[in-house]
Amino acid sequence: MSFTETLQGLTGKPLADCTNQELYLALLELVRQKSADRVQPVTGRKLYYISAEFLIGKLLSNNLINLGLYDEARDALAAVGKSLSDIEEVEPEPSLGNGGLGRLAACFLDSLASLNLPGDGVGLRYHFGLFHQSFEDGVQNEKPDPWLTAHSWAEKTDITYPVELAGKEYTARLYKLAVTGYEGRTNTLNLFDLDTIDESIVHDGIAFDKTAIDKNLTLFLYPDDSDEAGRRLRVYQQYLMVSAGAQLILAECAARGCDYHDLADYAAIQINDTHPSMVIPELIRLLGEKGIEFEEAVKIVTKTCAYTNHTILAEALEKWPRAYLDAVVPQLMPIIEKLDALARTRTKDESLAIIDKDDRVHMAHMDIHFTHSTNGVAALHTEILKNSELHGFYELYPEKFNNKTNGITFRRWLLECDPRLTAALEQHIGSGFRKDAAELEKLLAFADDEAVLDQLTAVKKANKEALADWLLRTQKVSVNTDAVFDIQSKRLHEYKRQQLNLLYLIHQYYEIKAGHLPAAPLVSIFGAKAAPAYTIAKDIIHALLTLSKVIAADPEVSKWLQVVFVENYNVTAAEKLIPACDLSEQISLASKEASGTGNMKFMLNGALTLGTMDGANVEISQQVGEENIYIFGQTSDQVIHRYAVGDYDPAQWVEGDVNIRRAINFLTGPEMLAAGHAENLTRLHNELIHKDWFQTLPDFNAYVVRKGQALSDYACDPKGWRRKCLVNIAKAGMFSSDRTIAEYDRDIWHLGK
Ligand code: TH1
Repeated sequence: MSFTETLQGLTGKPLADCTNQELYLALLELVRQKSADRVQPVTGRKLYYISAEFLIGKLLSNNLINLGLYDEARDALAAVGKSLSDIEEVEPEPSLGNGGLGRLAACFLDSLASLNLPGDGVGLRYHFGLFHQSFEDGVQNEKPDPWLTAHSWAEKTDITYPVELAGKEYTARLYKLAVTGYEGRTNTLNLFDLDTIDESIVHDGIAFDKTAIDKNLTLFLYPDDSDEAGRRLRVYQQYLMVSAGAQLILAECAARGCDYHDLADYAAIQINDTHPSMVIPELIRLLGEKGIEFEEAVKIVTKTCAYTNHTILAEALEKWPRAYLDAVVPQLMPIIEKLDALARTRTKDESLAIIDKDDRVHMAHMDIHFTHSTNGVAALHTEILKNSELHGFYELYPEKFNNKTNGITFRRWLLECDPRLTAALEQHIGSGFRKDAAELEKLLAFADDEAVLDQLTAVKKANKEALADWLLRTQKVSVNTDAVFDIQSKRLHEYKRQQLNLLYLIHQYYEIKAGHLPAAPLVSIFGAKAAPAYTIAKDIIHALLTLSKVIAADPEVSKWLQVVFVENYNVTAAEKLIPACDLSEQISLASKEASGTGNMKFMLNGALTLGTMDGANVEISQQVGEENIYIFGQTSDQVIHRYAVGDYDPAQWVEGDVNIRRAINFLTGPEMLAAGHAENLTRLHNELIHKDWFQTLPDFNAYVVRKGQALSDYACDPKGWRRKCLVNIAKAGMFSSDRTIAEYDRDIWHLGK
């Protein structure tokens, strides 16, 4: 049967007569059937990747590619005048993650299935993903972001588990979402939910009644935790996930013949940051119910579980007040107390305890004591964990610490999002890189080949045109595709320093006004959501939106400079932005970005990085060589030292540097106040002058110089620029999540054995 006939069999009528919705549903069903054919029996150890976030993004194209059906589907639709990209627009994006941590989990699932490794995800079936962002009057507005339609990828099962929360029993229901690898096997993303959730209690944007757990528990990914009820809800969510997850793991292992004493021969559990940490005491509790003594259960769990740390930011390292846990999970507290006592027999160092003197429970500490592996997510980050943040733990358990530099799946972040580049690459280096990312290095042979460089430039130009069309259609802005496309897209956070980029843009505004024209026109594109309760982050968005207006209204400046803030940045938007980027902004304060993964996506798509020596930027720089990347700013050692000395005073930098002073004062100058809100702009101004906790000002001048160099290279040395782009693509292979997963498997999981 031809592809068209198969699809027609599912729609029940000629394809030409189908709506996009009908075609979408037929393709979804087809993918479902084909994925089911690739389910394989599990032998030996199987991975359970537990994570509060799986930022999977739209799945149709990804699944078609992985099943080898993409070209056929595209052609069959084209034959009746339809396009796959129109059909894709019907699919809602499941935004079940905040950013990098959730997207990493999704990339890992793709790589596990593609490498034919048995590895499932365990998480929650949030009814609304991360909020939908819009800008109203220059301010971020949050609305619920529904993704669960009548037909969804996640299928309801009959499997349920009882979960006790605050002394009351709830029923967790399992939903299964098929994860099909590229020419690989089909694994499962297991998502838990309650049947009693009531979406109608959401009102006024994303506010809802936080008391009725049975109605609200899985409504949202990370409900606003700025108040006590919100934080409690997060503990409820975490326990629902780990308790149902632990029961699932034990049931599956028992079904395969495990007698629980040898759990570690059947299961490897990866704890994705501290959100799932309660799986440790929960497993010990459940093993206790099966008759296994505490000491033995601790050994089993330690052998089975491993922990990944994704950040050194203090506010993200979860410490729950004991009172919360007493209230929500009283059944776990006696176990956590015993774990704390046991940990105290191993070290006298109070700072390594699980329960501190203020009665707070340190989730990361429990993870490190009672799992067999703690890993960081980039070389620099792991070194910082070992040498400073977790130094005491490293001294106690040196053998547990290891690095696993993050990666991204090239199926989504090259084959799917950049078909033009993929085709160009195939023409010159064959298609081996589809399976083995290291083969991208073959491209180096063409580093001085004018025809190939021309072709890469043409691909980039076409991608910029496509982005321009999309921006016009969805955001109603038009951009000059001859300009440098400079993109900073990631969560809005002060440590990522969108405010540094903001100050640069203001600086350029003044320079252009003074007749000091840049080497090339610049389109500066932002995409970022700010946590609803993160005031300064929202002020930074406001300042950028206001600056965008001020510049657009100034014909002198707008010839050279344009600021575009894309609404509702998500995976779908990222897939449009990344292939069109010339310059990738990775400008976090050194030591603060554990890895970053956007940096890898931009590099793979032929953008050059403007960045600090932070996270995986360090490894990108090692891969491409310093002549193929624009590095600036303080090193992590300098930053850590400045924090240790504690004498950083932004006011001195403002006083001592006219350019810094001029840029900061512009925030509350007449142009900005006329176009924006005094309250937001003044608050940001004060924050920068009096706190600047992420040391924007000391890096300002170096940033201006380096960015100027990049623009001048782009304009004045196009040949050199294009060669650098080629080297970046060629050297991206090490950032494939296939490499990352192979390392986790080799060092930590030993799957299928
Ligand atoms: C991110 C890190 O900030 C980023 O550097 C890294 O590349 C990514 O994880 C994947 O490893 C994190 N996201 C979160 C989200 C929450 C808490 C901690 C982190 S760390 C909610």
